[in-house]
Amino acid sequence: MNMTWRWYGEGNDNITLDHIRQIPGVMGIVWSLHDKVAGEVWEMERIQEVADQITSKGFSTAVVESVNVHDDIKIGLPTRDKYIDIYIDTIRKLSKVGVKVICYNFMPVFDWTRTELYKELPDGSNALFYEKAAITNHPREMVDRILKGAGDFTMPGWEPERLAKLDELFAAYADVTEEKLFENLKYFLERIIPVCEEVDIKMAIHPDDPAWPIFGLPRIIRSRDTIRRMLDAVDSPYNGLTFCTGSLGTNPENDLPAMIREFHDRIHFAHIRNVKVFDNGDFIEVSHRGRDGSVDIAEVVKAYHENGFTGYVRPDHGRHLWGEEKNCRPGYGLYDRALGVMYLLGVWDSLENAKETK
Ligand SMILES: [Mn+2]
Repeated sequence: MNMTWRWYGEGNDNITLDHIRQIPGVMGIVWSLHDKVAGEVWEMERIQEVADQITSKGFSTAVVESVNVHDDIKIGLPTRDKYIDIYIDTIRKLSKVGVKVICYNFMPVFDWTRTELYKELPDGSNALFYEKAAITNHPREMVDRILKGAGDFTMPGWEPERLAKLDELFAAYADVTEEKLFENLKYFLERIIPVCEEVDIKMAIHPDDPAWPIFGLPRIIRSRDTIRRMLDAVDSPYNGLTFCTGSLGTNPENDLPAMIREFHDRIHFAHIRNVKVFDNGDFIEVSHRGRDGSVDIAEVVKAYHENGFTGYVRPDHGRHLWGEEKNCRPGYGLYDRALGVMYLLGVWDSLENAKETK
C-alpha cells in the first residue's frame, strides 16, 4: 500500500506540500494541471514545473488525477479522434516525469454529484451530502446550488464555463444510451492502451459517483458486473481501476471487499473513504472509521492486505473539521483526510505485524 495525498497545486490549494510532509506515511502526491479543461494540450514545461515542485519535497509524482476526457469522446462524435490524439500526447509527456497511473472517469456531463456541500453531522462537523429527493428533473438548479456553495474554489468536473452550456450538453448526450457510452469507452481504450503499454502508464477509471444513473444520463462503471465487462473489453493490465469505496459504497448491493478480492490485480489506485447510507437511499460522507458509516473500512484494507496490494492509495474525501470549511475545497480539508491516513495505516500496520508474528 503506497499512501498518497491529492494536492491541487501551488496557489490553488491552501494545504501546502510542507503541511503534507508532516502527515506520517504519505509517499506521493496525486496531482494534475487543474486549469486545463478536457481536450486541452498539456505543455511539457508546465508538467515539468509541477513535477519538480513535488519531487523537491521528496514526494513521488506517480499518480495523476485526472486527465479529463473530452465530451466528444464520450458522445462518440467524429471529432473524438482529434481529442484522443491530444490525450495520447499527454500520456507520453506524463511518462517522462515518472507518472505510472492516470485516474480518469467516463461520466457524462457531471463528475461526482451531491445535493449539499456542508451538511452538518451530529458531532458538529460537516460533509458532502446526497439527498435522493432533491435530485429533480432540473439539473440547472443543482448546478447553481453546488457552484454557489463552492465559493471561489474550482472543483474538477464542475467547470462553470462548461456547465453554462448545460442544455446543449444534455442535448448532445440525448442519444447516448448505456450501450453507446460503453462502446465509446471501448473505442477510447482500444486507442490509448497500446500507448500505455509502451510507456508503462496504467489507466485507472474512477467509478460513477453516486453508483446509479442520474438525470437520465447513463452510468456504466457502478457495480461488479459493469466493472468486469469494462476490464474484459480491453483485457490488458494497463486497463484498470481506481477503486473508490465512497462511490461504489453508495449502493449497499456492492460487496466491496469481495470486489477488491476479485479485481485486485487490476486496481491501480485505491480511493478509501466511508459513507453512511440511509434507508431511503440518501448518503453522507463520514469519518474513515468503519463503525461511523456503512463501509467496513477495516475489512476493505484487509482485502487489499491479503492480496499483497502494492498500488497507490489515498484517503479521498474527508469531513470539514474545526471550521476549516471556510478555507478549503469541499471534501478536501486537511484534518479529516490526515486522520483517514492514520486510520488506514493503523489497520495496515496491525495486519503486517500479525503476519510477522505468525
Ligand atoms: Mn473517489
